[in-house]
Amino acid sequence: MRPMSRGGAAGRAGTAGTAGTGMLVAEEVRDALAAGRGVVALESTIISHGLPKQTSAGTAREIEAAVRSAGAVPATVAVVDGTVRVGLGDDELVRVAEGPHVVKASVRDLGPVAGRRLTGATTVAATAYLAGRAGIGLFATGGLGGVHRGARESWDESADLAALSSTPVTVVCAGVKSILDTAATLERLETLSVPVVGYRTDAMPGFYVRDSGLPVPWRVDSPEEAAAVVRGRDALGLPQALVVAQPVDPDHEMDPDLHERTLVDGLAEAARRRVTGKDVTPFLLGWFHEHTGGASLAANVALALANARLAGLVAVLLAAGGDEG
Ligand code: PSU
Ligand code: MN
Repeated sequence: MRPMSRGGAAGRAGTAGTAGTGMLVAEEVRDALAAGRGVVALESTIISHGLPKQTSAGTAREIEAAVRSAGAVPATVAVVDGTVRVGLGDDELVRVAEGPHVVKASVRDLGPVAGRRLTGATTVAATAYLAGRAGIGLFATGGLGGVHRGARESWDESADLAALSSTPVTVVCAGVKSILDTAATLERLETLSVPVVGYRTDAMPGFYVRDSGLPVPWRVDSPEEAAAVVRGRDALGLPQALVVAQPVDPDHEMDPDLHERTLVDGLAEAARRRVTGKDVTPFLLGWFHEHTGGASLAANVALALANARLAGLVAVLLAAGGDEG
């Protein structure tokens, strides 16, 4: 259904060749795609910049294991020494998670990071783009970027939105990060014709919290229903991404009052320190991890694992339906 080229077929020894696509697809991923098995792409900024370094490599492995537990093959996306990688070996996973010079790479950064042979972790935007290019239709993440609070003054809107408007992948997430202006983000997604489907909910999930207080336009209640929506979208050749928003499970949700207090303080501190541009999101996520006694971290890890598993289940269904590729 997708017009994108596969990752290429040259080379062996654990990784497939770049074959003019500018990227190296891990052999396991390439074989799974060729065999029509379910594959789930995973973003890497969540592990390099969204989680504390001490635990992020372990969490990255757990996220991959969650995809496998659903019967699909994980493909963590990153740039290693200038080469885009779709599917990482364990030492690369550790480097991207814990390494000292890992650039947060959105779409605009891919050229410079590749050209200068740097190592970068890909955002939702960059992962969506690269997954699509590799022929992977599904990807899992924590929370989407979006319109920041105060965007009226700062013009800070994540490049994730632009990428989602032009990349036909399905993104399983826990909504947009609650540090953002969720209402404005939903309006922008509507304008950009990006469908948002609540997974077993009518409320837009708020990342650390289950309910952002805003409705989602559509709802599905099973992986099968989600797969049917993906097929419906694909059959029409729609160029936009599909967002499946699954709320964090109730046991790991942050207390909404603690969440609100932490957010108000974090935003004030970000303004005081004049944090801008691509540093805003990592700063606020780090602030939460430092000031909530582990509650935000527990929520973040739980929702990332749940999203990886759900994406895996949907990927397997789509592969079985023979309507992929
Ligand atoms: N979700 C998380 N942790 C993160 C991010 C998302 O749970 O660190 C990252 C994603 O990579 C997302 C990026 O694409 O933050 C958005 O950054 P910005 O607002 O600068 O576009
Ligand atoms: Mn921004």
